[in-house]
Amino acid sequence: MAKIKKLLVANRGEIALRIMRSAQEMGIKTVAVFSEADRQALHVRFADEAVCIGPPPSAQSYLVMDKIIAAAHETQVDAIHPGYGFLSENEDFARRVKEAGLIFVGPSAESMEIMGSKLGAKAAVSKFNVPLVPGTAEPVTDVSVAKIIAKEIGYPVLIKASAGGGGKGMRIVTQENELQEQMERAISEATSAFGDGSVFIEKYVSEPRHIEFQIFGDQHGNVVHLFERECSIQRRHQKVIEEAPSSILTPELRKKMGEAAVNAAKAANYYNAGTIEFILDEKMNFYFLEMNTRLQVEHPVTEQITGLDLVKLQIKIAEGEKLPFRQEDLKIHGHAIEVRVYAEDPANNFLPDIGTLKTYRRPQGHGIRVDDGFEQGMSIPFYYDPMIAKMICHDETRERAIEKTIRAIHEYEITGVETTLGFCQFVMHHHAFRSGKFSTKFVEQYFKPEVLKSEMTDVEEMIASVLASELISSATQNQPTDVVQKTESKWKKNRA
Ligand code: MV4
Repeated sequence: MAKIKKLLVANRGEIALRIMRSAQEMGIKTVAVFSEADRQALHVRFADEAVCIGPPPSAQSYLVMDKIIAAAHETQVDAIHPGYGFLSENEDFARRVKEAGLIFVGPSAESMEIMGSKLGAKAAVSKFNVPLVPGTAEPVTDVSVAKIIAKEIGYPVLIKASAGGGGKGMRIVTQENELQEQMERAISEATSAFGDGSVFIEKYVSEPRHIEFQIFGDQHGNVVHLFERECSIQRRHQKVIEEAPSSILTPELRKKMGEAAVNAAKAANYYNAGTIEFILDEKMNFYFLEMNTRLQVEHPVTEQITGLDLVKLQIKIAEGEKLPFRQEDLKIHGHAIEVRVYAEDPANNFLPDIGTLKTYRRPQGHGIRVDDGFEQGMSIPFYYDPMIAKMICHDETRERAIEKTIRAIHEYEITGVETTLGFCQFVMHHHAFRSGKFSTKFVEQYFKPEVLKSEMTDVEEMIASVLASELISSATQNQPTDVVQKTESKWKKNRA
């Protein structure tokens, strides 16, 4: 077993800090890398040592393997943690780290390669008893072949890029006469975005829930799951709110999906942290979509409900240790909700609104965790993801976690930039979210920017008025009338 004594974190922002904190607690020295835009950043100040790796654009700094590996040699670390984004899912990077004689805190390059292609992933897991969306197992290039397949599957179908991510190269086709045009578009989009034009066809699941399972494997063949995260509240493939556990899974379905997730990981001889993405249709059928071979942004909700530190676990696994627990030792404790605080304007199509954090005051109290990389007075650099913070609220039940989130958003003070906090408050008060009956279409179905743009000055007041009218109209059909009163009094309480 190779004990890690010094770790380089090939990332920036909140995740670099979060990783270094766990490393420090384990007695591991930390090395930060930073671009010229991040000289004053908190991850740089926190680290024991820091190396500048170039100009602000990530293509000239955080994405340059040579510079990161050179920094690792220069500071004589024995391991590199890639965080999320940047080089975290680049199998060449994992390979090069290993060839440089260093430990990559993550899965093997081989596992990353299998799961890096959606078709490769589907082929691998299909032999391991993991349900897949009906569709093709091979890339399709010929439109006439595609037409035969689509007819067999039944419309609507979805054309997907095998190399894709974030919904790029995805096209919904509702009838045969649209197939040719949409397929050509998907191929050209995939070719320009990924340099790989392979596309395949699946049955389109129209209003799915996005449920992902956290898995962990060691280098001795053991794999467990750490339950699921519900990530359906997203807009344009960007998650905004995540929670654990999902309010819709029964213990039986959780067990079945968890077993499928573990099998999917085993199909790629997977070790370290990974996430198995499923969609769930309205009949509660679940289907494997893809695997993310990294620690995810939303991992804290899993940490809150399991009591585990996933970064420490990643480091121990990378050192060669066995998983310190079996599946039957794991239990869900309460409920956790994460809201992502982006420097974006929800009233203006979520456009980035970078600038200086004139006021920045975090909420406090029992069960509240804020993972961020900023302090009051700092500017959000224009070069990177505009996420300011993740706020995670943990309590005994989902209802209490929602109430805590509402209170904490209310307490959060950010001025100088627009943020997604008001939008998250809207979601917390929305009856569809509160009842647990929502899908990936939530934002499209319920959120109108006008809600935040109106003449009223109090954001919560505006949302309340919209919600109240919605509730009144639905109350006549299926909502008990006291729901309206409860919601209204809650608004008053929050404004007090
Ligand atoms: C789907 C789907 C419906 N049917 N596949 C979006 C990005 C990529 N991870 C896969 N995605 C989807 N694949 C079939 N056959 C709907 C989505 C999808 C989605 C999935 C997860 C989370 C959010 C989403 C938002 C829109 C569409």
